[in-house]
Amino acid sequence: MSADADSLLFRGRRWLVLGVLVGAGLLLAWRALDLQILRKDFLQGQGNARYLRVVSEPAHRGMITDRFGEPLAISTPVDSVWADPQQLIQARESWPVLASMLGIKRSALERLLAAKQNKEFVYLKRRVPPDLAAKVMALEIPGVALMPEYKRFYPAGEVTAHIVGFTNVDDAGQEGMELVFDQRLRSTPGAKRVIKDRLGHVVENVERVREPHPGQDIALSIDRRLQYLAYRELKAAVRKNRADAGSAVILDVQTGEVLAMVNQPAYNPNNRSGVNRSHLRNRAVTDVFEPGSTTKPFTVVAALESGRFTPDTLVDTSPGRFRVGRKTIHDFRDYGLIDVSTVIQKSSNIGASKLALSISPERLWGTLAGVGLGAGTGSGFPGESSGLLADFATWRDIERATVSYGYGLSVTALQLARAYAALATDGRPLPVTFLRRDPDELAELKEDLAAMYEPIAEPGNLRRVRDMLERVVQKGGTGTQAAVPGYRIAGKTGTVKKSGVGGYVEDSYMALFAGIAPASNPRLAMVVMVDEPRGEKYYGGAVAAPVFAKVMAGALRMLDIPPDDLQPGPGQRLALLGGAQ
Ligand code: 59J
Repeated sequence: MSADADSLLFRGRRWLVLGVLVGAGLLLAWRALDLQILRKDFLQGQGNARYLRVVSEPAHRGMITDRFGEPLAISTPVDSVWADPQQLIQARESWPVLASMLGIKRSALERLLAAKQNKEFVYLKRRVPPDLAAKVMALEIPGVALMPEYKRFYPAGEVTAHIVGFTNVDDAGQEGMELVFDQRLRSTPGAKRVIKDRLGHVVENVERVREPHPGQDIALSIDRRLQYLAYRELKAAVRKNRADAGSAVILDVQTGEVLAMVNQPAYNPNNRSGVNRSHLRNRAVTDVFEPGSTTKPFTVVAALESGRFTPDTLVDTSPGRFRVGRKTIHDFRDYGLIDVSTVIQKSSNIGASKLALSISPERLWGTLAGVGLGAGTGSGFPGESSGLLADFATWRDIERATVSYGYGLSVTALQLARAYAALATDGRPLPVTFLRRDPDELAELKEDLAAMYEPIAEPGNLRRVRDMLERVVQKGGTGTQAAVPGYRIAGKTGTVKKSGVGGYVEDSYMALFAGIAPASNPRLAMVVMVDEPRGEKYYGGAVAAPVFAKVMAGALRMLDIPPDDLQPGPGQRLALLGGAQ
């Protein structure tokens, strides 16, 4: 190639490069003009319309169920309406319709926005129904958006309210099991990066920053069927007897599980507005009362264990009055010379006192404390009372006597049920639980207890006292209305004068019934307490015993517990012997 041709080619390429460069420069200038000036508004709008945000991703709180997995507390997804105040403040024209749709006052909305004008988030209305949420979003008001949340719903309502409890608006447990197991039930929200549009709506999920973790479910020991039944019957009895309040507890005597626990008055946990605080109380664990005559079986256990009494030992209760120091103890009637069984069957205060005064105070105290009176039940329920059982060292004769028939000590309904469960089994009270108990854990627990505690009595004496308690429900006893056809029932009535300031109040009573079924092979213990019945009838045998009978009859049937009335009981045993001769 010649030098000329070479330079010609070189010059041509220079023009070409120059041309390309100039062209590119012009193109850039045009593009700049286009972006910066000609299409500025459109593009700026687009840029503002989409932005990247990290938002929280809620997870649901664990479910609370009954022992069969039936839901008692459940979290359902709902939406809360919130706003970015800085945007909503600009859209003043949409305030009236927004306020009216959400059911808030226009002035309240204005005040809210004014107060939060420098913030980027404010709740307008939490947990709205889905159709309302959709209507609000259809308004397309700038800065107004939805946030997914969960609302707690209690399917059994007031029937399980006192046990389950409730959460506050931030999903934190406030009462009952919701409070006790808050840590387990609680969820941990996740977080995700999203793209939102100008209205604050998520238009694209970009990535998950943190996994959401739902709370754990919890299965209670409660049997929803028994709970409903107990609730219905207690409520009816409190109303019928024009009483102030009431409680009922059913325990599985073999496991210590609470199968049912109900109180009156109750409340609806799904709508707590305007509820009287006193209705929130789970009285069966928080309130104490003097157990009166329902204590007598334990006095008799102590008496039999002393070796100085048998069920047939005679006790003189005449003339129906008995002086101890400067006080006089009364019976309902003069029962005369009666055996120990009849002390229970007729509920003689004098009989119980005489038994107590002939055994050591330490033995009586040991038996009462031994079945768990004066101590917590181990239920872990918030605000549980441990009752009161004074040390026997402080007892004078009058206290030894009154404690023997249930005055001068105080118990909760749950404690009393647990004591009867101990009487129904091996004389060693199990810790009570509101959770479904695992059989292996139960076996281990029983082993530990057997290693730690002596039973309060030998099995024979426990059976003898249960036999006496069967007579309470039979003809001639104070608790005939507690009878359940087909089953042998062991139980005790109590009619307790309530103590006020300065002593026991006339015409102010508590009606009690505590019992065990089936007596031949006990499975359930139940306590019914009706506080201040104001009707014609106020005796435990007339007010509490019928509730026991109705609920126990249903419970035994629902649990498929076979009838045992064909097994010879204490009433029939003599008759059978007589028939054979
Ligand atoms: C009673 C008491 C009060 C406290 C007495 C009930 C005493 C007592 C001082 C009179 C009603 C009444 C420490 S009675 O539960 O004996 O269940 O069906 O409140 O005795 O000394 O107008 N129960 N009840 N006593 N106090 N102090 C009987 C008995 C009981 C029955 C009926 C009638 C009392 C058979 C109770 C029942 O077993």
